[in-house]
Amino acid sequence: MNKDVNSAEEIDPQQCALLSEPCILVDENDLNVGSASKRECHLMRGDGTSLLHRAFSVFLFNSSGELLVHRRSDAKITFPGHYTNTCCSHPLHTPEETIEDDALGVRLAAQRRLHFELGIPPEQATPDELIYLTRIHYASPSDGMWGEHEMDYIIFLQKDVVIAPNENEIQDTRYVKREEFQNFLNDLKENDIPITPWFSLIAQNLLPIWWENLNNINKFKDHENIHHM
Ligand code: DMA
Ligand code: MN
Repeated sequence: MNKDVNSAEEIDPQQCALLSEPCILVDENDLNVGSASKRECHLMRGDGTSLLHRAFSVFLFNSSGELLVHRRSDAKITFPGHYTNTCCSHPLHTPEETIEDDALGVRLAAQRRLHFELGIPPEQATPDELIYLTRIHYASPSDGMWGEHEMDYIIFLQKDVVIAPNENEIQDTRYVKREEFQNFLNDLKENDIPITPWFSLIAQNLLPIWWENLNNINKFKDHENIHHM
């Protein structure tokens, strides 16, 4: 499922370079407790756990309420070729992206990655427009060398944007209608195309109610509680 970083020819050099990005280590209450590289954060330890770090998941909808999803490139080290939500990544351990007031650091990171992964011009997805809903704490260990263990900030945006996907990150994009979402997931399953564990978790639990209430999404803002899943 994930790649073995020791088999050198398999690892994409651009993705490999990104493994040295500094991520933000947090505790179960999302308190910033330090910094560790992307590589360190995603390596499974002998006890079957990995380091808890801060992340975000963007769900972008167009004005018709269709969700933009994408298929990860085959170059990704974790979950290559998996379908997933609009954009996922990590705020970095920098002075800007660790700002916690109104989750500004995470919203800046989301703007940065929407540009990097999907080519969305930064002025089309500004921190002011990005709605931080809530946080999900989940772990997705693996029996291989890589896993996820994240404090995932959920970010919504409904807007028609221009996209120009980065091929090193993304191999396919599509907009999915709410009424067709279940069929979309069933089709992937029938064709043996996997989806990422966090997208699967969110799609089964929280996404349906949020999507139904897209016009009134602010009522689901919860900056107090963390959903431990
Ligand atoms: C990490 O996503 C974030 C979540 C919510 C799983 P990713 O593996 O796509 O990170 P990056 O794009 O930085 O490689
Ligand atoms: Mn992660």
